[in-house]
Amino acid sequence: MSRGEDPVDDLKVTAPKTWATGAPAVGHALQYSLSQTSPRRTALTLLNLNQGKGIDCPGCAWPDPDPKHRPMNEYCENGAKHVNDEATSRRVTREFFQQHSVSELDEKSDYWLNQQGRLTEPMVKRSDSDFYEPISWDDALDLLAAELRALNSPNEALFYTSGRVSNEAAFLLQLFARAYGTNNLPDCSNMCHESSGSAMQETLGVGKGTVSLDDLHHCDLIFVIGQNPGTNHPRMLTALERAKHNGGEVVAVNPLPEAGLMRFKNPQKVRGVLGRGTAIADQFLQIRPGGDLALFKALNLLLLEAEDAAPGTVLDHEFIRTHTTRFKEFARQARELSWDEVHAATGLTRAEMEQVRDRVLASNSVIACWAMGLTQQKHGVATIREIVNFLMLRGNIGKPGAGACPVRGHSNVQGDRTMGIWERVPQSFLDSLEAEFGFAPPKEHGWDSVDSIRAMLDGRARFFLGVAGNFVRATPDSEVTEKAMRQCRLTAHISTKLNRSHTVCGETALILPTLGRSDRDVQGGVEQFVTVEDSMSMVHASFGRLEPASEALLSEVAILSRLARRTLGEDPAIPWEEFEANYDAIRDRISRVVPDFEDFNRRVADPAGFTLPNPVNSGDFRTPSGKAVFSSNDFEWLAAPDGYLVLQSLRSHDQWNTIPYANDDRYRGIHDARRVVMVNPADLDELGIADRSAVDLVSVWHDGVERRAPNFRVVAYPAARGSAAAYYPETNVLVPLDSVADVSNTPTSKGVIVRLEPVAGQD
Ligand SMILES: Nc1nc2c(c(=O)[nH]1)N[C@H]1C(S)=C(S)[C@@H](COP(=O)(O)OP(=O)(O)OC[C@H]3O[C@@H](n4cnc5c(=O)[nH]c(N)nc54)[C@H](O)[C@@H]3O)O[C@H]1N2
Ligand SMILES: Nc1nc2c(c(=O)[nH]1)N[C@H]1C(S)=C(S)[C@@H](COP(=O)(O)OP(=O)(O)OC[C@H]3O[C@@H](n4cnc5c(=O)[nH]c(N)nc54)[C@H](O)[C@@H]3O)O[C@H]1N2
Ligand code: SF4
Ligand SMILES: [Mo]
Repeated sequence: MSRGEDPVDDLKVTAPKTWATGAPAVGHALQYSLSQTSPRRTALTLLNLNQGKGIDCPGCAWPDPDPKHRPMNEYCENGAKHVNDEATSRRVTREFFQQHSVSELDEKSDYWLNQQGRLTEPMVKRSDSDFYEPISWDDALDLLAAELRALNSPNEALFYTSGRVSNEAAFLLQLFARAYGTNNLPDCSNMCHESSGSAMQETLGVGKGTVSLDDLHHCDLIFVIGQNPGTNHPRMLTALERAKHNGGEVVAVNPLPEAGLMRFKNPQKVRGVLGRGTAIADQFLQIRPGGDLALFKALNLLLLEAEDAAPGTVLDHEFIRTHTTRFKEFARQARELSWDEVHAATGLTRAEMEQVRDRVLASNSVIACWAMGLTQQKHGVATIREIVNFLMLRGNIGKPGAGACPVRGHSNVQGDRTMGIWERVPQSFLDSLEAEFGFAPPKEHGWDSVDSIRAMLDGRARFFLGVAGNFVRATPDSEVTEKAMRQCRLTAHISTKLNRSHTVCGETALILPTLGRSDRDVQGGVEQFVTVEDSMSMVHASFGRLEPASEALLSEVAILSRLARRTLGEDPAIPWEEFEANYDAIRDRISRVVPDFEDFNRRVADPAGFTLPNPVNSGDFRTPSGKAVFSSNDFEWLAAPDGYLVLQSLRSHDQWNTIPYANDDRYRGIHDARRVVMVNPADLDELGIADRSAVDLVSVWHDGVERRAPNFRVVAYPAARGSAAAYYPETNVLVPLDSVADVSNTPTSKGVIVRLEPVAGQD
């Protein structure tokens, strides 16, 4: 499948950048913004981005500094692009859908679909038609409600959420799904940080990060593992720069020498713009994909051996004794390591690891930050557990300047979970819902994203409602997933912009256009705001500032409230109408259902918002034993057979998840093409494949099915030996649905075994 995608022949390659986020970045953001909308709207969005009473950046989940220390332009190039992609002046109208059939739209690229602009009115594709046509809100919601009421069981319905959805809308969605009778609440987390939640819940008793921005600023040694902050969390570089300024060090662990990890030019400082910037990584470990479990097992053994050599000086015995269990079992297994295997798995030398050990021994506080490079691997959960072991050995959990920092993706993905968007939400949450609203929520777990696809495939699920996101492009095994989606009786999406999930749809399909976070949201004459929770558990308000893209748009809250009333009937115990009229009423309920949200409305009135407590930081480990758990993880890594490479699918600098903003990846020096695969020149030599030649990427899997992503261009790139990197979502077709991380069920998007097959007749 390669729909209307970029011709690879346009590819231009320049040297990868060794620094990130300097002056040109600001220029690029403005260029994109002005290509989407007027200078006035651009100015309005940018002046309000991340300010008190302003728009929370719809980009990543990196926290804002305290408002007292926040400069006027506290946003990054990518944040500016994301908000102006939403603020665009382009519109998708009913005439547009008259001109383009669904089949024709399905031939267009993801880029093209997004560039058409904001959706403006509800549309329906009926089962006997190949066109979307206008439908009134009342009729659209009646149609949905009738379908829901006609299902044989509530579990035939799936309610997907993407992490841009506000706390208020997320709370209503899960309330509606559970009152209707199902826990089928798959979300983008299932493809994202699920492995982090699984590993941390089990070992620390909490699924969220344990550090604050202040901890980062004052940390002695920060690990940045499997993460590309220069592109995906640009303002994290400011925090790393500050930590370095305070004397901290950074170790980066990545198969690619990512620009932001190497050097950072802070656009908010004149010195940053003009000078050489700050070197970020003091040590760069160019690891093979999937080698991180081996690395941390090795580091843990080195620490145990250092303790043997100088007893009582290396480990934090007090912490281990008071707060943890299973240390002995862990230590016994840790000593069984084979250095040959470690070397094969990581591609790193023992000397490099000993150097890291010495840095650790010289540091009173250590933070480990990580993202998709770890979570999207088969043994991702075990890897993160091993990192928790690593932190606990020296008491780097729950003390200032130290801790575990899974760096979240979508701006409110963490908040959505807090609000109960989780197919396996704890029983205590369900009990609170029951106490507050007087209905008995279903107890059995629902389906996550991968299981939802399986359920659609075999007819157990027939109804799909997506609240934001782009399910068919975010999920693995594109051909299989598309088939699953097309088998549904009805698919509906509450969306701001057109995407593939509108063109790969069920028999009947609905597009329900909604306000974005930057749009002014007025209910009953009163301006409303919504709230979000960032990666460091800070909750704050976001105010829409722009004139909405069309008069016909409804807010997510309004759509969900109206749908619930139509589906479930009026019920005084769940006052949907009140919720729609005034979001304070939703927050009052959140205060009573969700732990730590007491007095929500009053507390969120503070422009700084408030921080949710992390029990770990007061020595409260909510595991069955009441203690943090040392885990024993079997040695595992990704070995590609001869002639094969381990492919990771990742983001370019110019995309937001499933949506490319341009065919470039500026920091990596790739221009005008996305169907490219980056491979180490020595591997290309061994494989007998020439730089810039045309290849198909073919993945192999136990099921014997050959999955193929045709027509890629090879780019010789300083990637770790034995690895390859290509962009998501073009490569999702290669990830088998059954290739998932143990425990978390997250697709292994960073660990796909592939071969490069030269395209006949081309070189
Ligand atoms: N501009 C922009 N910002 C974004 C997004 C976006 O699409 N565009 N998406 C947002 C979302 S939802 C998320 S989840 C985050 C994602 O943020 P990241 O996790 O930074 O995103 P990826 O591009 O998937 O990059 C993964 C990184 O892991 C490395 N890696 C791959 N395999 C391995 C491995 O086995 N071991 C190690 N140590 N490293 C490995 C890759 O080389 C790459 O640097 O970004 C968020 N921010
Ligand atoms: N191969 C591979 N696959 C991956 C990944 C990978 O690294 N490799 N990463 C995974 C990760 S980490 C994630 S998080 C998922 C992302 O998966 P999703 O969150 O499902 O995808 P997005 O591309 O963020 O969704 C974009 C769409 O959201 C809609 N939208 C944007 N803003 C709003 C809003 O305010 N309200 C509403 N209602 N709609 C809105 C727009 O219509 C837009 O087209 O993809 C996953 N898939
Ligand atoms: S770092 Fe993330 S949240 Fe901050 S401005 Fe950039 S994209 Fe937005
Ligand atoms: Mo994500």
